[in-house]
Amino acid sequence: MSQNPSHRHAPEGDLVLTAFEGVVGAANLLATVGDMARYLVDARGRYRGAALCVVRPANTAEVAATVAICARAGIAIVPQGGNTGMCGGATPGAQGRSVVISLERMRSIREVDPANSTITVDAGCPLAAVQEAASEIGKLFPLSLGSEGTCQIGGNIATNAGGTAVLRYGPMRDLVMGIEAVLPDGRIWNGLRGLRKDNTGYDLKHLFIGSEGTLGIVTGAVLKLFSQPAASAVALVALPDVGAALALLERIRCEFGERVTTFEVMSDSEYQLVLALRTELRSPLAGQAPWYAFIELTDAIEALDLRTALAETLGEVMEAGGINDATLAESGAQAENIWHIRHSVTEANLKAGAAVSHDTSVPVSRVPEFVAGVEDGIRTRFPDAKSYFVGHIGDGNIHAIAIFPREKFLDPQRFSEVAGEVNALVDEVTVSLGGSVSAEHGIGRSNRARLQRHKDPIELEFMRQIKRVFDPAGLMNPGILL
Ligand code: FAD
Ligand code: 2HG
Ligand code: ZN
Repeated sequence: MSQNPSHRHAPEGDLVLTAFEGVVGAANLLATVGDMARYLVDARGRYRGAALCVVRPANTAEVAATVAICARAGIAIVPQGGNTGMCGGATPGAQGRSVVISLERMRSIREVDPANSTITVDAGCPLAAVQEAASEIGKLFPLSLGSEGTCQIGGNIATNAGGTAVLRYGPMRDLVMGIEAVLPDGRIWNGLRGLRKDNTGYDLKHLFIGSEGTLGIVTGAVLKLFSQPAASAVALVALPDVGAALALLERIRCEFGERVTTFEVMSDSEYQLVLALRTELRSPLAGQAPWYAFIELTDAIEALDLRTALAETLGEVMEAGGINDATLAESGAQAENIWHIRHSVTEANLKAGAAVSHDTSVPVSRVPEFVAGVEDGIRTRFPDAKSYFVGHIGDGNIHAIAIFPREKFLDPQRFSEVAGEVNALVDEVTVSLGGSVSAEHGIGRSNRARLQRHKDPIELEFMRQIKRVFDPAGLMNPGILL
């Protein structure tokens, strides 16, 4: 067992480490500062924590044995997937008394059932591996995020992840049919049912979806598969304003119905930031515009030439003055370039300065008011910052990002105070439009105070009661969500 050189554990701590080693073996028990480092900081480097150790179980039985040791010793547990979360939910607190349980070794595809259109996987499977396994049998697992190479199915379930295909297929909640989870006392709940109909009372899996590691550890899942599209069309559209995106969405929906898989928007500020920071990407449009829409239509059969039909519609809208310009991808490589631009925002924002990001949803029809309210507020109340917007307008989910020059906030305490003030401004606009302060990223560590402020007190009371039912000792991911 490797010991932390800068920190001697109490004798009872040593006993616990020995017990973990007995479950996962010395190679999968990490206890030195160096070995643990990458598990103790979040994807954007905003949260740093400490832990007694990191345990890397290989299967559900090892997760259960590890959790049972924690339960007996009263040690807190932080479940960790791909560690790409946006809210610090997979980073332990600073006290160093918890154990991080990483699912990264649990990557098996357990079963593919083409006739049932389901796939059963370990929770540590990266999302991209599940997409690939589905595609190998001619099916589609539609969840799609910029982090899909790294994030895991367990993390997608725990955060109820969204992404770019929610418009057509829904968020993770709509894609999960069954769950296996290790409960905080070490018991294994086997809810791996691949049933489209199961009307036998409360549906526990829905409590685990979006629970952010606070009720137990998801170790396996049965996921829904769909038909692979046989035809698709990808377009990038230049727009005069964000309202034009809504009008275009409405028109395209009327004409293409269910085939509208993705409809995303980006402000020009964000678009230029991405192009400046990722110089290998090229804008496929001739000039600049205030806003852009990223559109994908797909169809399971090739009955309609989607590309030609979309080009015709965009041509008509352009003639009527509804859009400035548009380009359709003519090859897979061109489509990929368009999606690369869309998926590079997080990296670009991180490099651009001290960024305060938001994950707001409002009724789709009110997105323009949200953008105007936030833009105005940032301009007048935070003149040092510039505002950027990107998001899933088809779901009413817009990420508003205020970026300050990094040199203004060398002191992290000062940055967190100002970030709180920017959050308050964005929340004020959000609440006035009947929106939510977290659409798809979750609450984690960053948004707890905002949840307390904005969630209905009755819902909060029931959430606390549910937490106590599953986890009376409060050992699962303390300090997260509630
Ligand atoms: P982690 O970050 O490891 O954990 C997230 C939370 O889930 C933590 O609270 C953790 O304790 C809990 N958890 C993890 N695994 C388990 C488990 N097995 N059982 C119980 N609890 C668990 N999110 C979106 O919704 N839409 C996007 O479009 C999107 N784009 C992104 C783009 C980039 C470039 C990046 C870096 C992130 C993006 N995200 C997006 C955020 C993130 O990828 C998702 O929240 C993802 O679902 C997190 O999965 P993960 O495996 O990395 O979870
Ligand atoms: C996206 O939509 C992600 O690209 C991340 O949800 C947004 O980095 C962000 O603020
Ligand atoms: Zn998003």
